[in-house]
Amino acid sequence: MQKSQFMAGNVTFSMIKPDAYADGNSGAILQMIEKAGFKIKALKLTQLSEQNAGKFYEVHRERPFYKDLCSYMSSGPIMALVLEKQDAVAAFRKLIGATNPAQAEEGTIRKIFAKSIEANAVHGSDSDENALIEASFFFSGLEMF
Ligand code: IDP
Ligand code: MG
Repeated sequence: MQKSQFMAGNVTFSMIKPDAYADGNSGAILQMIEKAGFKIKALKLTQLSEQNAGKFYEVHRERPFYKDLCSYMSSGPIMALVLEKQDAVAAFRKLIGATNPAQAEEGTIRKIFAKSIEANAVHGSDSDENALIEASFFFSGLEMF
């Protein structure tokens, strides 16, 4: 697979999580993402099995919230997104705000839409390397990047 743009830091991976999708907030969230200058390069409406949620969040398997997180993330449809912008990973983490919405800055996606530290509306990759791994979890044919 060709990794040039992922490695150059222009691409991140996101999910609109089950709470935000179920509440009908996907459109408003996509609009905030586009208004912030991200280009949607891939988008899929899908649902994780509990087992696949477990694989996606493997890095957290020793954390006390892991089982709940896998159950929540497989509880309903999600939207998987590949997003492009300069310095995408950091720019997107800024747009979504802190993991805990109580600590998220005003105007961030999580501040506006998250219900709790767990049901926090959106996912954003934390590194270029993980952006590629996470995007590959949902999409094949990433040669386009
Ligand atoms: P991030 O999504 O901001 O990168 P991570 O620490 O990677 O945060 O955690 C992954 C996800 O696990 C969070 O987005 C949230 O849904 C859930 N989570 C994180 N910390 C807690 C917690 O303390 N209690 C319950 N769920 C949590
Ligand atoms: Mg994370």
